[in-house]
Amino acid sequence: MSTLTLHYHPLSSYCHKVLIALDVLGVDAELRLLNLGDAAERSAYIALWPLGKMPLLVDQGRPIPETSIIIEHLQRHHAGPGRTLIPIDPDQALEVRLWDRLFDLHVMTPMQACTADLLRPEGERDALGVARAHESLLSAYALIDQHLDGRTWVAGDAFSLADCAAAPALFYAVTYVPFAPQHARLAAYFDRLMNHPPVARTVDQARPWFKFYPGRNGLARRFFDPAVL
Ligand SMILES: N[C@@H](CCC(=O)N[C@@H](CS)C(=O)NCC(=O)O)C(=O)O
Repeated sequence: MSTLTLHYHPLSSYCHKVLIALDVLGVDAELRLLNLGDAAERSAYIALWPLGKMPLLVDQGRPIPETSIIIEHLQRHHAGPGRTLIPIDPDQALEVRLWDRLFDLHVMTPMQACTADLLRPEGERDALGVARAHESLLSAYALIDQHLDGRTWVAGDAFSLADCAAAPALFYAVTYVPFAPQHARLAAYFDRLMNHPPVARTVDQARPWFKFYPGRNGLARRFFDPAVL
């Protein structure tokens, strides 16, 4: 039995980041589905991790929060032989960590702002905040598209921690701000990510849940469970 438990939700973008990493690193964890909408479950979870954000890894009773730290922990203590998401070379590792940060802060964050807005009651929507989030996404797309020139993965030659962050961030971001014709490299990178087996398997586990995603109107039909179309 695995010593690892991951508190997660199948729709959560940050949980996808860690599910992809578990798959790439060949690590087994018990997946514990978290329903933060349930008051009792939420207070039990807050007792475990007071910020209440998911996912949370628990390793032999020790809670490990924050996806980038979770993935570093998995790499250091649990990765299967020859499996890696962070290069050994310190400069290459720094490049991977930089792009992990850029995706979390400049794609995930504005994408989450768009989702949060859709969860508000009609009269409390923040049109200006959403317009700013869209602008932030467009700036990030332009930066990433330019950076991808001549690259397969976003940092270094191999699929890395940065690509684990990129896949779910872009997956949900395009439902709010689709790629434009000038983002051809980014669009091709997105397709590479979606076709990469660990990412495809992570998207697969979420298919039955996408009907509950607030931004589902922007989600390509190919991602829905054929049984619910
Ligand atoms: N910096 C955190 C962000 C985690 C995060 O924002 N998780 C979202 C789900 S994708 C969450 O817990 N949302 C629930 C809430 O805010 O109540 C990480 O990398 O783990």
